[in-house]
Amino acid sequence: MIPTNNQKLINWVKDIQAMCAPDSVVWCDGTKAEYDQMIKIVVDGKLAKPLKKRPNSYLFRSDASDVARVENRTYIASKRKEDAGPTNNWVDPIELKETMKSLYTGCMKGRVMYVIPFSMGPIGSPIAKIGVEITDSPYVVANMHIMTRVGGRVLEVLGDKGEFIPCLHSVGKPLLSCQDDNGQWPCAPLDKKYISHFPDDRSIWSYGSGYGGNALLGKKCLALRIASAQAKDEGWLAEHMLILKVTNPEGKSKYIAAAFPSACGKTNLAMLVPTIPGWKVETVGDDIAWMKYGSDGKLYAINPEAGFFGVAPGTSMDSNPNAMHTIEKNTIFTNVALTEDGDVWWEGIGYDAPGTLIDWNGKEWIQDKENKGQKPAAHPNSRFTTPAAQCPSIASNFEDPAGVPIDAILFGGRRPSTIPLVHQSRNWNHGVFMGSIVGSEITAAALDLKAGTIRRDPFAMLPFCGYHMGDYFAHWIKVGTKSTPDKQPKFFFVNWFRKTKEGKWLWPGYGDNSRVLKWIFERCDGVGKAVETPIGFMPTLDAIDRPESVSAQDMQELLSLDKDGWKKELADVRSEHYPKFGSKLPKELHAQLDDIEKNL
Ligand code: OXD
Ligand code: MN
Repeated sequence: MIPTNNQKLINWVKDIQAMCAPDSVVWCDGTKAEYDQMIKIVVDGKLAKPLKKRPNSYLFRSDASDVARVENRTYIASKRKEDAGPTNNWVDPIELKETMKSLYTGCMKGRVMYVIPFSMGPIGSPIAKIGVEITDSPYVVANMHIMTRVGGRVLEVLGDKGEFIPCLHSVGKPLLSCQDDNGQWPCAPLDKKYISHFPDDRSIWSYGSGYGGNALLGKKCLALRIASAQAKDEGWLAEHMLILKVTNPEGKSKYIAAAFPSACGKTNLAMLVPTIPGWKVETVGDDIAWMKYGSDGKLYAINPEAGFFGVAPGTSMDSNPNAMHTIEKNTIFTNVALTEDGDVWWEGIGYDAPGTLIDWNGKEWIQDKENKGQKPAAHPNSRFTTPAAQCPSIASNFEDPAGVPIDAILFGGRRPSTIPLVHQSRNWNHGVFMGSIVGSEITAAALDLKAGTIRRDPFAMLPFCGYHMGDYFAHWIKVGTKSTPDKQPKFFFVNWFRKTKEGKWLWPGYGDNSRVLKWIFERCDGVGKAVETPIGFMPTLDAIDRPESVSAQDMQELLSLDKDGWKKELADVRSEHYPKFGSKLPKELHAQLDDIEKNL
C-alpha cells in the first residue's frame, strides 16, 4: 500500500519505477523491523558479516572502485554553466539527464526499489527539510536509518501538498534472472558513476556507486550541495561545519561551528574530551550545520543529520574515546579489517593487530611491524555509521528544533607551516576572507586527488558548494549585513597541524585543543588577552594554558606571526586562488587582501 496521498511523490515514484524496472517496490517505514530485514538481506547475501564482539553491528567490504567520494564524477548541472562556477564539474542538465536516463533504464532489474522518506533535521523543525531517496541498495536503506530520520512521521509532515527533494540512487548493476550479487559489492565501473545535482529543479541523481556520500544522498548531496543553493536563494547558510557546545567551570555555555576540509579531525574536535579541568565539550554535530538568523538577530544552527559517518583509521581511545564508545554497538562498518574473534581493527586504533586479520579486500593480513610500506588492513577512508544519540558526549539539546545559538565560527586545515595555532578576525568580512583562503594537505576522503599537496578548500566547501563559489562568498558577505556584530558569531582560524622543520608536531592536538577553545570562549566574552596584528587578533603568549608537552619556545613559535610565510600565502591567494573566481569575487574580499598585505 502506498502510505501517502502526496500526488507529486506518487507520480515521481511511478515514473522512476517505469524507468528502472525493479522487481518490486517497498516504501520504507523507518522501523527497527525494517532495519533488521535490510540486515538479514545483506547477511544472507554474504554482503555483510555480523561482528561477534559488537552487538547489532556489521562489516561490509566494498569494491576497490567504490571506496570514497568521486569528485571528478560529481556534477552541478545548473541550467547556466556560469551558475556552477569554475570549481564544479558542469554538464548541461538536459544532456546529463539523457545520458543518465539511458543508464537508469532497466538498471534495477532483479532488485527491490526502496522508497525512503527522510527528514534532514528534527522532523517538523522550521529549519529541517524533507527528502525522498529511491534506491536499490539495502545497505543504503540501513545507513539512511542511522544518518537521517526515516519513516511515516516524515510523510505525515510532508502531507498531501508538501515539498520534498527527490533523490534517485542506483548501484547501477541490474541482475539477470535468478542471479544474485554472489557476495560482491554491487556498483558500476568508475566511468559509469555519476553523482549529479540539478540545483534549478532541486533534485539529485546518483548512479553507479554504493559508497558513503555518493549514495547516502541526504548528506553531501542534499544537506550541502542542494541545500547551499537553496540557502543562497532564501538567505540562510548550509555549511560543512561541526557544531559543539563548550561549557566553562562556572556552567556558562557557548556554541561553536567549525569548518575543516575532509579528514582534518572534525569528528575528533566535535567529541573532544578537554584536558583543562572543569571544562566540558558536548557534541551537536560532526559534519554539517544549517544556520538561520532567529528573530533576536543571533545565528541558530541545527545538525541536519542523525548519525555519524566517521573515518575509522586514526580513531582510538586516545584520539576520540567518545567515538570509540559510540561505535560499541548498532554500528555499520565499511572497509575496516576483521579480527579472528569477530571484531574490527584499523590503523591507528591504538593497539597492534590481534592475530591474523582479514583486510578490507577480504584477504588474510598479518601485521608486519617492521615494514612501513605494508598496505593498510583497513582502507584509509574506511568508515563507521553510528547513531548520534549513542554518543556519550552528545548534547542533550542536539535535536532542539530551534537550533543552538552560534557564538564562534572556526576555520582550519592541515597546515604544516605559516598559519599560527589560532587567530581571530577583526570583523565579519575579515572572517569571510579567512574562510575563503582555507587550505589543507590532501588526504584520503576523495578518490581522485593526490595525497600530500596543499589544496585550497574555501570554507571546506569546495567539493560541496552547489553553485559558483564567487557567489557563495558574496552570499556570506550579504548574510553579514543582516544582523549586528554584538549578536553575530566571532571568527577564528585554527591550525592544530603545525610542524617543525624536522617534521615534528608542535602542538599535541586532540584534548589539548580545549585550551584553544577556552581562549576562543574568553574572546567571545571580550576578556581573552590578545594583540592586534596585520592578520588579526592573536593570543598573547600567556593567554593560552600551555600543555606540559609543549616547550615555551614551541609555544612562542605556534603563536608568532610568520611575516614572510604570510606574504607568500597572500601572494598565492592573489595570483593563484582568487583569480579562479573571476569577476564574481566580492570586492570586499579583495579589500581584505589589500589591507592585510599593506599592514604586513
Ligand atoms: C566526509 C567528507 O565524509 O567530508 O564527511 O568527505
Ligand atoms: Mn565532511
